[in-house]
Amino acid sequence: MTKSYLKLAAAVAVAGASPAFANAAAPAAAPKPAAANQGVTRAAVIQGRDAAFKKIDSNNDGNITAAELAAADAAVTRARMQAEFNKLDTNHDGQLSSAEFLSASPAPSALTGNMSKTIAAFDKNKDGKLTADEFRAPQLAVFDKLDSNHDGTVSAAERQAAQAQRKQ
Ligand SMILES: [Ca+2]
Ligand SMILES: [Ca+2]
Ligand SMILES: [Ca+2]
Repeated sequence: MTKSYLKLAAAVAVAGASPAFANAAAPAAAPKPAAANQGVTRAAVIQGRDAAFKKIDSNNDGNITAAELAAADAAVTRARMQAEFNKLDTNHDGQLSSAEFLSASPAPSALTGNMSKTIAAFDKNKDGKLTADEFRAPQLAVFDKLDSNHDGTVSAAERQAAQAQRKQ
């Protein structure tokens, strides 16, 4: 029992290199089923990124540091693990407490080194921090690639075309 919990914990921890960063979500690249038939506008992508940016930029100075990203990541990972634990702990036998399970999730300080790498990948001016622009850039690059007729909206058809291409 204990073993499988820990295995799961490790898997959850390792799965996303940076859940907070990825979670900020490319609506164009990973559409929610409900929006599957609607187009996604460039403005919506920017709006989504900016909202995510604000959440991660905990001191509101307009820059995301590795420490801020690590803290956001740890929070996302903990929330995910809590959800997994709640799902699994159906018999409430107290074999492994929620606290013990969660303690397997990485502490922000342990993540900061990795986050520096994540940030470096998008840090255009190499100051070790991400501005809202730098944070948006990777998602917008995906968006612009998908928006093949450049009308500022990734339509369902454009998305399907991209998916079909990926399968080939
Ligand atoms: Ca900040
Ligand atoms: Ca920067
Ligand atoms: Ca388009």
